[in-house]
Amino acid sequence: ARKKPLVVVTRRLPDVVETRMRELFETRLNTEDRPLTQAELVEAVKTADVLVPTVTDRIDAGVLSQAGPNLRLVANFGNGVDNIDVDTATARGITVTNTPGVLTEDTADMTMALILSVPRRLAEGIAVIEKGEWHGWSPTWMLGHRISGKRLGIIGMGRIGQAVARRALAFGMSIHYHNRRRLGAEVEERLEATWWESLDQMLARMDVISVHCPHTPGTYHLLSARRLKLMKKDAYLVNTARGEVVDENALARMLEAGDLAGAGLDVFEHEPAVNPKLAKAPNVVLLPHMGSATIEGRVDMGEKVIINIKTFMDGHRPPDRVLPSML
Ligand code: 8YV
Repeated sequence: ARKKPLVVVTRRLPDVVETRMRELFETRLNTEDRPLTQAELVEAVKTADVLVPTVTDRIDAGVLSQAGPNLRLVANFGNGVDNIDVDTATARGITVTNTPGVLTEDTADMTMALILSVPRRLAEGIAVIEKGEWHGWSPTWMLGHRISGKRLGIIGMGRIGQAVARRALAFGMSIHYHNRRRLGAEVEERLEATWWESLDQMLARMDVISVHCPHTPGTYHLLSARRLKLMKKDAYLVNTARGEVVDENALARMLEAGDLAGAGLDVFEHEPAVNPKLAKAPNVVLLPHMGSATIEGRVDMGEKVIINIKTFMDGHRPPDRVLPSML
């Protein structure tokens, strides 16, 4: 029989996933739930046939330059591949895969939760109860803003963006989107979605903006100070994609100054650090990167990783290969 590939996994994964990996591959699993140190990561790429990193591992050109001759596949446990230098990996003949599709619905659910929570002041309401500060109902107290009838502008209309559109449509919002490529007429019709070629123009007209594009060199600070200022003063920003897409300092300043109504953020520029100015800003709901955090989703992600590794090792093109041209 052919020698099993050595698969190095950087983080603890659900038990069922680790068990299946042990059956199929020679594995080196992390026994502690912490990211590998830089030295451990370098050691991993030196020895492994396959590396399974997560969002908390930076597989940059420096790390890849230390890769041993056996390393042929980086099978990311995650959808976003901004933690991996895909150009350098590809140039070195290392295949990169991700786990698209299986976290679409969970991430869209969390996005919808934020779209509802911020305008309806959920966090403030919870805090009132927790602090024992509820002194009785009042017709004018804790008033938020209505979601139905409002305009949702989606930046990045891929799988997750479209899943958010479906939900928001059911909540009575009108759907608008900005994307590099316009969707087909059939999809636009089904989602009742209006395409905006100009991001600037869309920003100026929306009640809620939700970010669903990947973080690439081209989308870094896509929502810059200038663009954030185009948004209406009574608009909300939601980000469950990547923190780097938004200029966090500019956002914090605007929230502080009341130039934006509120923000719901699941991702940050320097995770796990949360910009203290954001943490102090009024009308924010901040979550610690929980968008895809369901047991079912993590197991599905693990299965995707396994299928990608198996297919690759069988000499075929893995289903979720990421090419530089896709980014
Ligand atoms: C995960 C994510 O937390 O897949 C992504 O892009 O942001 C999340 O689902 C993470 O990527 C796991 O590596």
